[in-house]
Formats: sequence, C-alpha cells, structure tokens
Amino acid sequence: MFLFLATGFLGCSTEKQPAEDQASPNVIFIMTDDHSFQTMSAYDDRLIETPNLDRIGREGAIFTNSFVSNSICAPSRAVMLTGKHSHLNGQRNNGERFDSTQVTFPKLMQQAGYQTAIVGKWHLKSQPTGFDHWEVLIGQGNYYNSDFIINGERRRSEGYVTNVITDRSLAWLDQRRKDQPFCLLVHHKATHRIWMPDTALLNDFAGVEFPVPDNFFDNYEGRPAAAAHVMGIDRDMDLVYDLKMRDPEGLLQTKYRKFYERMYGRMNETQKAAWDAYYDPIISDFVSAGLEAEALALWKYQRYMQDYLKCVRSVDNNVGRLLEYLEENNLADNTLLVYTSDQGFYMGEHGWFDKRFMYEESLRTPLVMRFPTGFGKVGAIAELVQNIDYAPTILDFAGIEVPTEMQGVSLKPILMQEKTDWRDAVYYHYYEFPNEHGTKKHYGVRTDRYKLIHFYDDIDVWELYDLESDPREMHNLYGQPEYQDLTAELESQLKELQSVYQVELSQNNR
Ligand code: SGN
Ligand code: CA
Repeated sequence: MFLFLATGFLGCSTEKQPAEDQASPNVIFIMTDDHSFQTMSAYDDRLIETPNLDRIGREGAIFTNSFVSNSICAPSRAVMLTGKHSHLNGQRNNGERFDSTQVTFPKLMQQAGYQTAIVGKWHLKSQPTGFDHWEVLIGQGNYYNSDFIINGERRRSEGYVTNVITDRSLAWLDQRRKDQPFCLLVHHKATHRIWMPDTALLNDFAGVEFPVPDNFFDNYEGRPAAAAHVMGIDRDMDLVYDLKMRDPEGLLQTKYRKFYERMYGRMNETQKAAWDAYYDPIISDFVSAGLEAEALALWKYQRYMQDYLKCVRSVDNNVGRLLEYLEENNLADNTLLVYTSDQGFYMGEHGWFDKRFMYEESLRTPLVMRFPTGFGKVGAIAELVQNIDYAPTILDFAGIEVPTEMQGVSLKPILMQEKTDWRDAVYYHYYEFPNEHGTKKHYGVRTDRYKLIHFYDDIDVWELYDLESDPREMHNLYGQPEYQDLTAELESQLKELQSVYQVELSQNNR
C-alpha cells in the first residue's frame, strides 16, 4: 500500500523529505477539550482572534455545520475513535470504561503500516490501544505540572499543560521513524474547566469588556429541562474554584475551596508568584466591591471570559508552533491536519457554562482541516457533519478500507467535490444523568433548519425549534397547532435515524 522510498535520514530536521516520496499522507488530529466555536475567530470574531486555528481552515476547509453526537468528553472520544454512536461503542457517559478491544481508526492505521501515537488527554479509563506510543494525562489531568502516563509509566512534566503537550508531540515527531507515514493525535486538556491560563498570558485582554450574550438572563420559559440546569454563571459558577478568588481571609462563599487549593498547590514558586501578582489585586477589588445579583453575574461572566480566552490563546499559539514545525520539516504538503474539539461550550448563552445539552452552543464543535497536496477543497463546507465521520474520513484519506460497522461516513467525497447524496439530519443522544450540571437525558434530531428534542427519564418533555427564526432556541414550538405537520415529519426522521443507527429505546437505553 505504501511507497517506502528510503530517504536515509533520521532525526535531522534540516534535510528535506520530498512530499511525493510517500504515497500515504500523514495524519495529525488535534482535539481540544470544551473549545467553543464562539471563541474561534473563523466562526465568530467577537471575543478573540485565533489566527493559527483559522489558518488551517483558510488553507483547507472550514465546516460550518459540524456537530457531536453526545456532547461530553469520554463519549465524544469513543465516537471519534470508533466511528460509532455511543450506544454501540458502549461509552455513553464519562463514568464508563472504554472497551479498548474495539476496532478503532488508530488500530487500523497501525495494522496498515502507520506509526501511531497519542499525546494528551485520554479520559477513557482503559489503557490506550492501537498506539505505538502513548503519553496521556490521568483523568482530566492538570493545567500545571501535570502527571502523564507514558507507555505505562507515570511521570510529571513541569510546565503549562498546553505547552507541554505540544513539546511532547513535537519531540515524538522528531524521533519517529522517517520511512513510515504517521498518525499523531494531539489531545489538549485546554480549554476545560477551571480554565487556568498560562502565567505568560495572564495580562492579555487587560481592560477588555466582553459583549454579553443577549440571552444571558434567560428565564427558561417553556423549557423545564433547561430550567433544571446546574450550570448557571450566576448561581453555580464558584467564586474561588472557577474564578480563582482565593481570598486571604477565606470568607468568600465556595463549595470547592479545597479543590482549588489542590490545583493552586501544584504550581511551583515562580508560577505562584506570577499567578498571585495577577489575581491578588482582582481579589481585593472584588471583595471591596460587594457586588450582588445581576452585577455579580455580569462580573463573573467577564472573569470567566478572561480566563477561558487565555486558555484558547495558548491553544492557538501552540497550534501555531505545530504548523511551523510541519513547514520547517517539509511535512505540510503530505499531512492531513484536523482541528476540532470534543464538543462545544456555553460562553454565557442561556446564562451558562458547560455543555451536554443539544442546543447549538454545545451540539456544534469547531472543525477545520488542511489536506495533503492534491486533495480537498478549500473553503466553507455547509453539509451536516458529525464526529462519527472523523474515523471514516481519516481512514479514507489514508487509503484504508472503512469497516462497514462504522456508522459515520467519509467526508472525502464532499471535500473532493464529488457529487454525493448527503445526510439531511443528524442524530444526538445524551445519557449522563444524574450529573453535576443537572442536564436530563435526551435525544433528538437536527436538520439544516429545525431541531426536535425529547428529554426523558425523570421528565417527559419535547422541544421544537426553528433555528432560522429563533437561532438562540428561546421559543419551544412543540405542541403549537401550526407546527403539527412539521413535528410529525421530524418525528419520523428521528425514528428513521434511530433505526439506521440501531438505537433501541428500551428503559435503560432510550
Ligand atoms: C468535570 C467538571 C464538570 C464537567 C465534567 C465533564 N467539573 O467533572 O464541570 O462537566 O468534568 O467534562 S470539575 O470540577 O472537575 O471541573 S468533560 O469535558 O470531561 O466531559
Ligand atoms: Ca470536553
């Protein structure tokens, strides 16, 4: 399958390897954790500029309708590896253990002669399989001086985790065998809660007042499942833990002081000094301001944006380092480069942080790709794509047959502008309940214009949205007489998808 032309160099980054020498493209799959499309400027430039992430899409393709199938971490990772929905790959929620004997795209690539590696967040409990090299964080990992399991051995890596994951990825690229194509998964911890910035970026965005979403003070009318949330910036975002207000007297109300102390405590003296120099004045201003109610909620939103966006900037800078490396090492032209997140996130829309809901902000996820020379269209792709499609797409680019058991489909025909019948709806199913954010179990269907959701288990509520007239999903149209026909149509689309994807709506797995 591969053209193995011995180029005869090892570990010398100045020598050029002609891209044509290798018939099969390399793959670099970068995935962040909880990075919202609202904070990637190619999608939305109100909050931050992300020149490096945008560049991937500009030189390749940007998917403007990219969705996940279950908006939470471990399930999304299992979908990404297997190309199957959660009920078939077995990873319905974060608590389960991934069955690592399953067919995954890295395994198939390894069998086909690729060198495979993963660096960063794994979160699937079982040991990674299908990788020649793996160095993964333990559980969620830590922002500072995190521990990694490197091919089975535990080691602490000093530094800020986004920089460390990039350093380790580049180190692996340097020492890999140069006569084989490779597939490298770079899985960042950022931008996960509690959004701890790199000390080097703490002073970025100084004095910036971020625009507040127009539905920040949502009252959840007509949406009881949304009303039952535990992810409100006003009520549930913790001053000390989430917002780093480590007041010296310990008077601020917090449920999680000891968790924050643990994270703060991981920093070395230099890191702590930079941290305190930035946060201490904010803490004293906050304590003396005595904010309440709406003013407090808005202050929290601004602080949340400050921290979150610095984590995004660090991702963008580090993706820039990786892009530079690919150019310097003559790898840019024969590498399929993918950037995505395990799901989207709320930037204050509906008053929230976190994800899980089938509403747009967490159903969508950023997705940009840059292609090996000769492949792929440049520009915006509006087709409805989903994370079940990643594995088939990568295998297809690598020239490896896509197993029929994978439920996603390769995006390559769209990218090659080959005429193709494409899906007109995506299926979604979220299972983790009870959970710390109160999100009920639900499933649903989304077409290019409409969305039908059924919340179930300890609740039985349907929601219907017209995304054209109500992009913020504030008006639940379900049950209104004029929408009866549309509802029936969407219900039948939903049933059809459940049948195609082999979903059994039994009591425990609806
Ligand atoms: C942690 C977070 C939650 C988050 C889940 C899932 N709490 O439990 O806010 O929803 O992870 O996130 S924290 O106190 O530990 O930060 S996921 O991305 O891993 O699915
Ligand atoms: Ca996540």
